[in-house]
Amino acid sequence: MYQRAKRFVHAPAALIIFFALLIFGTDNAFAEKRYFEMSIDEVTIKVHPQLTYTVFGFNGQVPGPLIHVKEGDELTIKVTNLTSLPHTVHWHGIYNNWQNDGVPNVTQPDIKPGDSFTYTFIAEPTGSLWYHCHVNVNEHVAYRGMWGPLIVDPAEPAKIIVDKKPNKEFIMMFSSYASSWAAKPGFGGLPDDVPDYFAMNGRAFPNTQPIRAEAGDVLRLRLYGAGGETHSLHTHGHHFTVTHKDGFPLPSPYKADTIRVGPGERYDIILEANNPGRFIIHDHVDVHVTNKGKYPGGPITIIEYEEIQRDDDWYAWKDKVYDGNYFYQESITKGYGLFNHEGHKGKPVKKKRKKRGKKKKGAEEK
Ligand SMILES: [Cu+2]
Repeated sequence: MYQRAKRFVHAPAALIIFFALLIFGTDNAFAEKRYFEMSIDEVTIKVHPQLTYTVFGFNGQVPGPLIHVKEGDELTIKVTNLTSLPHTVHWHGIYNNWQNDGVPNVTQPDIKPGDSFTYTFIAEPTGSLWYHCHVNVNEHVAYRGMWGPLIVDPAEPAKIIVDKKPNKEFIMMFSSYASSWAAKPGFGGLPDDVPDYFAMNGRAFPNTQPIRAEAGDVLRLRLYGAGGETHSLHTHGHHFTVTHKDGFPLPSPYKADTIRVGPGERYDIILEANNPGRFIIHDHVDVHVTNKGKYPGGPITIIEYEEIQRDDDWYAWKDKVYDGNYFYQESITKGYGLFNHEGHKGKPVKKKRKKRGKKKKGAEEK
């Protein structure tokens, strides 16, 4: 009797849960399927007025496009190699199955020139993840700009984010260049190299860009050690709160004014814009704020408060042509998807091979 009564009570309860799930959904209702395509292109970028560098850019740019998705999204990403050397893509931080992990001769053959490879994976865990090539990383990742940000938004933001309510986000990826290898793709990344240009989103000061803010803004900066060197970011006039490491929310966020970002690492920091003025943010590894030995250079930006004029004739950036998406701060507000940025694009490299191709084509036509 008792058993039967229990079953009688449970059946409607199960029905209620079933319909509640249908109406309100589960965590999976947050997720979507997304398909993206990326090419890898051989281009030159202007790192600095005196340094043009040949890179293998995802969609022809450094950093590669911003991929912004939601926790649990099912991603399919087709990558086509239009360069003259092999590559792969590793999705750094993703809980991937091994066949999509992008390591040549371990999880797949490398993607040969002209070939494509399609990666499929679920976007988890959340946070500031990234993607990069895994072939000859000492050259392709260190110098040739083969990386980009992959931001996975959590279904439920961390408490510190809910509390601080950042209203502007900036992505900063650090790397360096050895100018001796600038025009020699396929070479470089050796122990005795001398990196002599240091960069934030692929460019060295003065080719970097300011962060424009207003008093009262709460800025979230996502810092990436994209290249082979350790950088030590220091903010003048402001401290910040370190909220995440490698995408994971810290159990105890902490305050600092300098943070060391090693190769592969990511830190999210929140900075409250409460001191109107012009304040430099720079790499505190002193040699990094030079370009070929000349100060100032490297990973330098300036917080320019909108309230403060920028026309002092001695101001280094008084005539700066402003790019308001240099840190993907516009793209990140545009919802989910893959976002290219014109300002990060390089110039296609003209290959001598093409001439041969033309001759051949002409010969066939005859
Ligand atoms: Cu590569």
